[in-house]
Amino acid sequence: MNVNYDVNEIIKQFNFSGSFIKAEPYGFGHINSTFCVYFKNEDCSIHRYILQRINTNVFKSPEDLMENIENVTAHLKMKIMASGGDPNRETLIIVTTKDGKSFYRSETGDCFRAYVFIENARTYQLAKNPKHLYNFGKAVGRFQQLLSDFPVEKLHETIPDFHNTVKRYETFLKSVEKDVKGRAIEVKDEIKFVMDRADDTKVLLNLLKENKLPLRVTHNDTKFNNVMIDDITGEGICIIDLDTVMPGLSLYDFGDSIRSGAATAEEDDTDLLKVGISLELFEEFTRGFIETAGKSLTEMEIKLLPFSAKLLTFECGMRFLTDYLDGDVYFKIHREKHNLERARNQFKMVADIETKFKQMEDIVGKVCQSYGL
Ligand code: ADP
Ligand code: GN1
Ligand code: MG
Repeated sequence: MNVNYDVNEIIKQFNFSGSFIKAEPYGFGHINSTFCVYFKNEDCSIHRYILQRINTNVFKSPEDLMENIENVTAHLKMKIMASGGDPNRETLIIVTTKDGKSFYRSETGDCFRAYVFIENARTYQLAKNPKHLYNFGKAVGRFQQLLSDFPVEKLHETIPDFHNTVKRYETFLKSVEKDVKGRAIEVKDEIKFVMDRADDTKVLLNLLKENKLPLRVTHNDTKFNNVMIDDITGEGICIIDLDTVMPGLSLYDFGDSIRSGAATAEEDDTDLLKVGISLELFEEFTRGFIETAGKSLTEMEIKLLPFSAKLLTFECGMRFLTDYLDGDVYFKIHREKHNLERARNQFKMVADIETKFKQMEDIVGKVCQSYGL
């Protein structure tokens, strides 16, 4: 664990049961710092928790963030129980602090929260088989269904304008202009790639303004490694990483799922020949998603599913490139130029989506027809 804080002291603040054994860095998230914490029971068996240091550079108000998560998980728990599911595995369970709070703020100002570890399930960086994508699609559609009656006025906007692609584009242009690290010269082609697609950034927001797309409660970060896949059944049992649950478009969740789940290579693979969209995985996800959410989608939403995959991949690439220009201040990086490599990868995927766009539209049509939509 990071040297700024003492893990033993932090662990003492939570209502963990058993005796502490060890804490190890865990997972591949780009934002928070995640640790797996091991505890021993009296009978010597071991159980685990997830401990996270909340990135307060990204989430400015941990109070609001955790209030959202408390409310969202309580709602999910109620709905899961009503449908005969297992709330202990199908949604996150917050472990409170000794003084009954949902997070702990240390003397150094670092904020931590803890969850019960969901056992016998795991996350993947890339799908291992097409069924993963079908199950992922079902899980994302179900998540939206479960939250469709969540009282939206209770939600704080944890990151304002998170998927506002017009604002993201303006921010990108400012970063190009400021060029604080003198990197713009090196990424001229990538800058042009973004500028050539500036019009795409307006499409969904204009339709939203014209009331042609409904605002819903959405996850907004449906990366494939934010779904826990059951080790035995292969089902997407739990959508995790609830930090960005906010009002949004259903298309944001569909698009980001395709970006991350239907990709033929990991998001930072530098072998661009390998990077693209798998139409087979796209179809599988679409099938699962339509199966669980299809009936509540509007015609306009369905029509825009392929476009959302392109837009969300583009948005992510643009964010990586912006961060590279800004000097890598937002996403965690593990090597020099990591953000640039990620941006190039995402743009290759955008280009691949563009060439396969008609096939993607045909797949959506075929899947919808098979569900009578
Ligand atoms: P980040 O916001 O940094 O992406 P996540 O909340 O997604 O952090 O957690 C990072 C990783 O930790 C996940 O991809 C998953 O593998 C693991 N993880 C998170 N919460 C749990 C949990 N409750 N049970 C088991 N594993 C978890
Ligand atoms: C971040 O936290 P993580 O790793 O699940 C980011 C997403 C990006 C994603 C790209 C709060 O997700 O928006 O799409 O990286 N989360 C935040 O991999 O910015
Ligand atoms: Mg995550």
